[in-house]
Amino acid sequence: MLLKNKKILICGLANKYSIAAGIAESMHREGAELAFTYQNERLLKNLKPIAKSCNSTILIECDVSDDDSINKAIGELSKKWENFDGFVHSIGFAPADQLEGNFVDVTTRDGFKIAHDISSYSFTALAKASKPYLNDSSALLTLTYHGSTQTLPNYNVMGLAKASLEANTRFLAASLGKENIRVNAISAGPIKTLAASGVKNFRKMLNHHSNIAPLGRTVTSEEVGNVAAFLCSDFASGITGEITYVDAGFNIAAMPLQEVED
Ligand code: NAD
Ligand code: 0WE
Repeated sequence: MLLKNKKILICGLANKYSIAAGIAESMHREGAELAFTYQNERLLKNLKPIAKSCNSTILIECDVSDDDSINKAIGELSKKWENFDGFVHSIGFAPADQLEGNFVDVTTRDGFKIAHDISSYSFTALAKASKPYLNDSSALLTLTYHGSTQTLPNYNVMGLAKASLEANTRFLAASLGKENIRVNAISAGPIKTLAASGVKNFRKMLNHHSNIAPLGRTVTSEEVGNVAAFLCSDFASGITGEITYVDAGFNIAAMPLQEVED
């Protein structure tokens, strides 16, 4: 039981395919008490059965593009939990038109602004709002992707936003270290979630990943969840400001030892 007596807020569970759903499952199994935020009413019906299976009754609306919504959500949470032990930020967004085509041609000022606001600033905003309620030994966690450091087709401005999110992780870690609050990120390999379902040629990406990765396959949300549970547990008490890859080794390989069949 890695997370016995830990109260953790999970932000960004849209449906059962969400990485946040794998994280919730692992954290529940490891004894954490969980609360959830959801982006809007429409997503609440998907969240309800998953929250129930985690014995959670704390479901709060929170649109991270809006400071009032964030402050209201954390205020509401503090009525149920006087204090808590961290949160998982599993949120990313860029307008769809930014994620298809040649980077220099499709990227706009507004697309850039939205991608960075929702995908990076919201992590700082949630930390700021939560700080008064966070216990000693709390842990904050976000989800990033390898497009922050290496290019690939169509990821475009999200790559810039993830680079910002990773720097955000380091600056938050430095800023909150004196309160003994740790801040980390998991860089997950590609997983077929709602956020990936609109992406052109995603299946081709998954195949490419399996071909390059030393483990010869993609990763699951459950594998990401297990590392998330570890990073938020006291077993990771010496780790902060770190980007941990959960990608079957893809990022360390320049060329596969052998080709894998499709
Ligand atoms: P998902 O669609 O299940 O989750 C994305 C979440 O972001 C949704 O719950 C959505 O409601 C939330 N969101 C978007 N805008 C929001 C807003 N304004 N306010 C509040 N919530 C908002 O997809 P996912 O793949 O589970 O994505 C979770 C995180 O994992 C993202 O940061 C994503 O970039 C990252 N990630 C995904 C992959 C992948 O291949 N799926 C790989 C690495 C990292
Ligand atoms: O971070 C992500 C998902 C990012 C994402 C996806 C969407 C699709 C729908 C952000 N915003 C939106 N907006 C939408 O309207 N991933 C790591 C998954 C992902 O997305 C890609 C990828 C990969 C991998 C987009 C293009 C290329 C590769």
